[in-house]
Amino acid sequence: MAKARRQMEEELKLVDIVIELRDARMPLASANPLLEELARNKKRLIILNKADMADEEENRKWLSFFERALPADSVNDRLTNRVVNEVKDILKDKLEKAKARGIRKKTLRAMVVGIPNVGKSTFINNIVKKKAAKAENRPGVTKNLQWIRINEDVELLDTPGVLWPKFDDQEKARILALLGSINDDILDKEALCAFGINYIKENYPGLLNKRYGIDESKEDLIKEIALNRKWLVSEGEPDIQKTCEMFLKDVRGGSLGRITFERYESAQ
Ligand SMILES: Nc1nc2c(ncn2[C@@H]2O[C@H](COP(=O)(O)OP(=O)(O)OP(=O)(O)O)[C@@H](O)[C@H]2O)c(=O)[nH]1
Ligand SMILES: [Mg+2]
Repeated sequence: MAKARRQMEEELKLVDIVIELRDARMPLASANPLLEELARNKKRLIILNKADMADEEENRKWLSFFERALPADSVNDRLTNRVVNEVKDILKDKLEKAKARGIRKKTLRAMVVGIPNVGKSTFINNIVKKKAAKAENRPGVTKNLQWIRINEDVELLDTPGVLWPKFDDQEKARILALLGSINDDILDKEALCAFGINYIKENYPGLLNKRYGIDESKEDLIKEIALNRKWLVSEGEPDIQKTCEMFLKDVRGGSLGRITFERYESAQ
């Protein structure tokens, strides 16, 4: 942990801007408080990644919440120009200063950071338009830092910085676990499932019915899903564990539809 932190501190010194990936389905829970500390004085661009899996209306609201943020579907969008233009705009003072000092071409340096599985490698591959070199492998990073040229103005550190989310906040931990960003072993799977089902029922009425054909007004919806699928452990006894596992897989894979698990209003 201390080593990773030192390494990131060193890397941060080399860049003009941090591109912080967050998960659009949980724009606050997918942040990392350490970054606030380490990159306090750095310019920052937030990418609300996996925006294609999040609620479009919530996406719009969350984008207005952050000073500088872009939505992204790193699998399907063409992100290069949008990201490069935003980076140049954020750093326009720096570019102007360089110009005033007679530097004709100032190359801006950026690094991508984010919690595990938020899409860092996919995002980097997208904006550099190829498979970035050894995105997972970081041997002796300080000696072997590789820069990938995005275009003539911007280059990117080839290895993304991995930051663990902080889950001292119960609510955030539940959302992170629900979306598979932290190990759900630390939480009761059935409780996690119940939380997810209730959230969807409250905020996206109709989605559970559409996916599972259940009556959403019933008391125990996990049980309803199990009975509907005829998943039983014994005569008349629903297989809750199997049902929960399927539900979690569906939520993580976006099979229920576009859902945002943190409401913009609750952050106001
Ligand atoms: N739908 C959707 N899926 C995405 C998006 N970005 C990444 N993914 C998927 O999310 C998963 C994780 O993506 P990675 O790029 O490996 O994430 P990472 O942050 O590099 O993960 P670690 O290296 O494990 O920390 C993969 O299955 C990607 O295909 C996106 O914008 N939309
Ligand atoms: Mg990766």
